[in-house]
Amino acid sequence: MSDTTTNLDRLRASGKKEIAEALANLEINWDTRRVRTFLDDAHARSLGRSKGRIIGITGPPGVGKSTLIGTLIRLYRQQDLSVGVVAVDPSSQISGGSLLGDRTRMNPDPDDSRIFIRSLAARDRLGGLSEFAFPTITLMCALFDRVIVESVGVGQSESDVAGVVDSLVLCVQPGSGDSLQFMKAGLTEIPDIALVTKADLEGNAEQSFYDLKNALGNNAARGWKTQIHLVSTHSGTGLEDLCNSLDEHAACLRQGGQWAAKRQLQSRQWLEKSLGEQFGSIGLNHARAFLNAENLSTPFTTERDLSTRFRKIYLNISGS
Ligand SMILES: Nc1nc2c(ncn2[C@@H]2O[C@H](COP(=O)(O)OP(=O)(O)OP(=O)(O)O)[C@@H](O)[C@H]2O)c(=O)[nH]1
Ligand SMILES: [Mg+2]
Repeated sequence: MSDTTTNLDRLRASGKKEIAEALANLEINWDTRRVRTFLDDAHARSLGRSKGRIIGITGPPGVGKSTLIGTLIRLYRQQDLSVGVVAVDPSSQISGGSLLGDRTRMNPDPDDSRIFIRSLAARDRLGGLSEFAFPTITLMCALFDRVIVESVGVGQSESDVAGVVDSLVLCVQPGSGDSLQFMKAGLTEIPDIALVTKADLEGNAEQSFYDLKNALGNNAARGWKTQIHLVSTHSGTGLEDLCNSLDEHAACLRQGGQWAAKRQLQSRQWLEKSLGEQFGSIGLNHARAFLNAENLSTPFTTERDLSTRFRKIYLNISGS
């Protein structure tokens, strides 16, 4: 067993302070071989854990994402599953973050050591994911049974979030025209589950439900038809349906062997994005020639090795 695997076991058994430090360390010492090897072990560990699942909850500001996550946390804790949350915060670069608001809405039990909430700055004001989203979520998936990612946006950041989760849940507000905007953005294939939130409110929840039904494609190619539910965290409507759909989607991914393929594709996408941003299309094409099943199983050291090599070739900079 490698040192880092032992460290992972230790971290899993440790407290919130140690986990927060490990996640901060990942960013501070990002370019070191030690951190990359540690993350590759976390990646292997997360693939080997049949319990570990990553769920994305996305939708416009105020639609009820954090409140819903709070409810999911309590439901999962009742099943004795540990829960890590990553809140992607587009305002954090400007205002220092709204995690306080999210945390209040999630209302986690402060004494429960098996709930952990981490805020992550977004790449931009549209809620796109930063380079640290994939490594942060990978590490958390090695530590927690459920990792839930909250991200804001309709039409901009969904595809980013889809690239780091197993199941993506889109939330729309009743009577808001969110589904229309979503359709216009051409993202109807992306969510695995779609919810009309706040179904307890008088008004247009049913209409929004039918709008969504019309908007969403049948993802038959993936062997999964997007499930749509009306939910309310206040009255409890639809929560059981949501949990059932999440379980069914996870089972569907595992049965078809799609789950490992999806995680491998996510590694590839993250690597290509990172190398493409650093070295442009020439670097990206060069990288594509190298990537194979073996080095995609260690995405974090592969990214470091390739960027060191490309820096020497393209930028004439020698690295360690
Ligand atoms: N009536 C009703 N209100 C709800 C429900 N769920 C959430 N809300 C309210 O909606 C408001 C926003 O909820 P949040 O959970 O903070 O929404 P959010 O999508 O996380 O918001 P941002 O993080 O700012 O994007 C709060 O005032 C909640 O109390 C619901 O099921 N019914
Ligand atoms: Mg929120």
